[in-house]
Amino acid sequence: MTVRQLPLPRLASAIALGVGLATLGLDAQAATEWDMPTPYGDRTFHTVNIREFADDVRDATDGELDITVHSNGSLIGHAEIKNSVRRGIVPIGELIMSRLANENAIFEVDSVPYLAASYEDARTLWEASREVIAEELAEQQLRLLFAVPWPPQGIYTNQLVEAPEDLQNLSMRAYNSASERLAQLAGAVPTQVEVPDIPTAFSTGRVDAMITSPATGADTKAWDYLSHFNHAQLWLPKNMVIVSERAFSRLDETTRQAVLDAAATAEERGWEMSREETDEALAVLEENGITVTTPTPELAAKLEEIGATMTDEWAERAGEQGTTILEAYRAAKQ
Ligand code: PCA
Repeated sequence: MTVRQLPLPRLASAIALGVGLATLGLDAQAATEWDMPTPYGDRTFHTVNIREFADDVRDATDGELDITVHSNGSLIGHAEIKNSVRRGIVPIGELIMSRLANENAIFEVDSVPYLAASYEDARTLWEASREVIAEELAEQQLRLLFAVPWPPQGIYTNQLVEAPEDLQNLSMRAYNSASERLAQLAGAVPTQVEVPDIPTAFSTGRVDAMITSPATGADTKAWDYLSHFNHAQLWLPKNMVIVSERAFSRLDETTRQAVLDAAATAEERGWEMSREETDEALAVLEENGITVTTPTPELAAKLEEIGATMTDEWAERAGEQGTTILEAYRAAKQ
């Protein structure tokens, strides 16, 4: 209904209300409230970092933009977060980038075994891939705000893994297509399980091993179900925060800049938190009785062979955009 169609008494009260708000200086300035779904729990450093990001935005805008973080998939499940932002159901959200590999392999460049398995290389790879990834998201009216890596991925089991054969036939919990493919190539049987469902998956015997970081092992109390962690440092997958371009463009210029500044700060802080988390979480695992090992030469050789296969498979799927990323990455490494 337009103003002209309002019945007279309501038109009068609408005008009175408008005048009242204008007098208070609230007319165009009502604070914007954003709900932000994230997939991981409150203990996770990514969630801690995102809550700080929300605080920074609130502070910098004097409360004009108020972001409420809904962690642990409580508002929207991980699988739906990206599409919910795209459809405008929520303005902003977090997800693991490699979850979008089914749309385009470039989103999974950070989950190729041994392509970039240290923080330094992961950073170089991120710099080499950021633009291509941001452009791909922009085509869907999504703006990439920042991305932060998980600590390096390894393998949790219930027994010491020395030979490649020790991984065969394990029911291995995976979380993206790369972890699934690695499990497959190692002769294990992969099953996708979201982090909030890990404890149940182990207690019901659906899985008996998992690929993840020291951080997620510590957050989910891996010692309740598992005894060994092989710190194989396979890759460092990233979580990213995306915002709908429509919601972003509705903010005024100052608020937009505050969001971008807080995002840049969150990215720096997040990378630092991730590094620190690696050693802290490894210590927590050991304190709780998990035996932490590194691959034997035999296992390392097998994992590297799997990495080479997966690099070829990835390059094939990622096509020209993939070549652009790999060339930029290799040039920057020299
Ligand atoms: N934790 C998340 C993604 C990678 C990680 O370290 C998970 O296990 O699902």
